[in-house]
This record gives sequence, structure tokens and C-alpha cells, in this order.
Amino acid sequence: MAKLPILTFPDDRLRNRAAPVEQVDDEVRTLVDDMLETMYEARGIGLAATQVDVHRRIVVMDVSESGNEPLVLINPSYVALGEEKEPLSEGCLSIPEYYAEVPRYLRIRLNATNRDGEDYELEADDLLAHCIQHELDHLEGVLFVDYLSPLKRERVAKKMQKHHKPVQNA
Ligand code: GNR
Ligand code: NI
Repeated sequence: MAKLPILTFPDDRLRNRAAPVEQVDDEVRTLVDDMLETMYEARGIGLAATQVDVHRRIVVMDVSESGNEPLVLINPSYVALGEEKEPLSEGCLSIPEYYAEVPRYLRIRLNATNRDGEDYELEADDLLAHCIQHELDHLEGVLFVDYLSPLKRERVAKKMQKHHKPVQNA
């Protein structure tokens, strides 16, 4: 297993749209395992492949208190169960040390494929529902600061550029 570098806002690569996974093979499983290690090490509750500069529709999560309930979401999609939205304070491993309230659907139904290539369905609410919506946004190149005013977002970008040097890959 390997720990992967995490891209930080306002890196343009966080704006890429991820492509579907055609087949869950050993290469995908290795990436999933590396993403889980990276997420646990960074003490996050979720990580999208976009954040480690891999533009494929893969997410790992663990919202459990014990931190031993990994969830793997390959080609995930969701529908809202009801119109109701609820604001919750969000953070993001790609926007270190910044938190803001974002309204998200309270209840959703998730469809995804797991690490063994099996499709599954899951109903989620609260933090799990919130986190799924945050992660699926990443796969579309969307960040939670996009829900803030342009002025606020610009201020966060400036702060990040000052305090966090972006990872240089090229
Ligand atoms: O670690 C994380 N915490 C979190 C808190 C509230 C809502 C969403 C999240 S996801 C975040 C990890 C991350 O950046 N995932 O993309
Ligand atoms: Ni995030």
C-alpha cells in the first residue's frame, strides 16, 4: 500500500471530470487500497480519486467512529429522497483548515459498485448522506467552496496559496 499526495485548492486538476470505471480489476483495487490508506492517514472521512489526481469515478469513505468501516464507491450515483436539505459544517482534505456550512439533501439513495465489482444500493442520511454528496461533487470537479459567494471563495484561495504550496507533479 502507498500513501498518495493530495491536491489542494485552487489546483486546476481538482476541476477535472472523472471518467467511469469500465472494469474493477487489480489495478483499481490497488488504487482503492492506496486511497483508503491515504484517507485514514490524513484523518478524513472520505476521499475521491480526483483528489489524488486520478480522474476516474472512485471514492472511499469511512464515517464510523471506530474508523474500521471502509466503504468503496465505484461509479457512484444518487437520487434525493425528498426535497429537504440540511446545512452541515464541511471540511475537505483539499482545502485544509477551512470549514463552512453547506446545505445538502438530508436523505439519499446511493447506487455504486464495490471493491469486488458487485453493485449495491444504500440509503443514507445525516453525515453519510452529506459526505456522499461532497465526494460525488469531487468527481464532477466541484468543491464545497463553490457554494459560497465568489468573494469568500477568492479569499479562501488566497489564503491557501499563501499557506499551502501546491504539490508539484509535472
Ligand atoms: O474529512 C472530511 N470531512 C467532511 C466533513 C463534512 C462533510 C464532508 C467531509 S469530506 C472530508 C474529506 C474530503 O475532503 N473528502 O473529499
Ligand atoms: Ni473533499
